[in-house]
Amino acid sequence: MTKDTFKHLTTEQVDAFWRNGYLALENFLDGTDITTLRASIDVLTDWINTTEHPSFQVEPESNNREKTVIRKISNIHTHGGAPWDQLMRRDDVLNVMEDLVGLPVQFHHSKVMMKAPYDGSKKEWHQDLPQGFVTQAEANRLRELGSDLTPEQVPVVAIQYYLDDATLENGCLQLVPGSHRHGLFENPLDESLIDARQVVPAEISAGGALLFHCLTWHHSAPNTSPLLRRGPVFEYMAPAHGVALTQGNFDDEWGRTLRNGV
Ligand SMILES: O=C(O)CCC(=O)C(=O)O
Repeated sequence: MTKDTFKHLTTEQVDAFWRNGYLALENFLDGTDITTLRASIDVLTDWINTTEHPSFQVEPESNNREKTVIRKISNIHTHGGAPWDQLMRRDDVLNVMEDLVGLPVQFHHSKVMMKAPYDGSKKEWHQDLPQGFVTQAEANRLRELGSDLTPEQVPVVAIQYYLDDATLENGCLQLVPGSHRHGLFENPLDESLIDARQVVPAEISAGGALLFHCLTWHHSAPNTSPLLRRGPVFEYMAPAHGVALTQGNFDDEWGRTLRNGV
């Protein structure tokens, strides 16, 4: 499916997303998108080498003595300018989100997760919801609900785009199918919860995308390869049911309606 032909998810894809808590889409971005977004990240990383900003996170244990190695750029929709603003609002992206969360589709936040060759560090097993999506008090209340907290109550969905082939070696995302139906846990997740036999690596070629729910258990391993892995993430939401989502530290685009119900 290319940008031109991609319209909406099929019923089977929507069902698979709600059953597994994630869904891979091959060929979501085309070659021009990839080139444009990569070039924008190159400009930003050059700039970040000479700038300190709370949105830029460096690799804590980098072996590189020549330049700053970037791990994460928060709020790429703001720092990256036009190509990222356009990506945030693209019709095919909003179609997918409408298919999954319904209307109105609202913006949640964005970032780029980078895994530098040999340097990119792991991301612990976690769920996105406790990462400032709700207050601590609300998280405590939701944890008490156990698996009575259903994913449908919190329609917050991430889409991670792959600007490079994502493989086990360069630290692709790994997920546990169905884990979004177990309720809310403390981050990082206790590794004893993870049954290695159930873990699915999302090895996705450049141009593909991965959709995942904010309760789905996921992590990524260190990059042990010579190949860079750039994975911008945009999250979207629709109004939650019985769960109080909060803006917290997210910027002013949080909650902006990008597609309305009428
Ligand atoms: O890209 C990665 O390595 C981790 C991304 C992630 O875990 C997230 O966006 O929640």
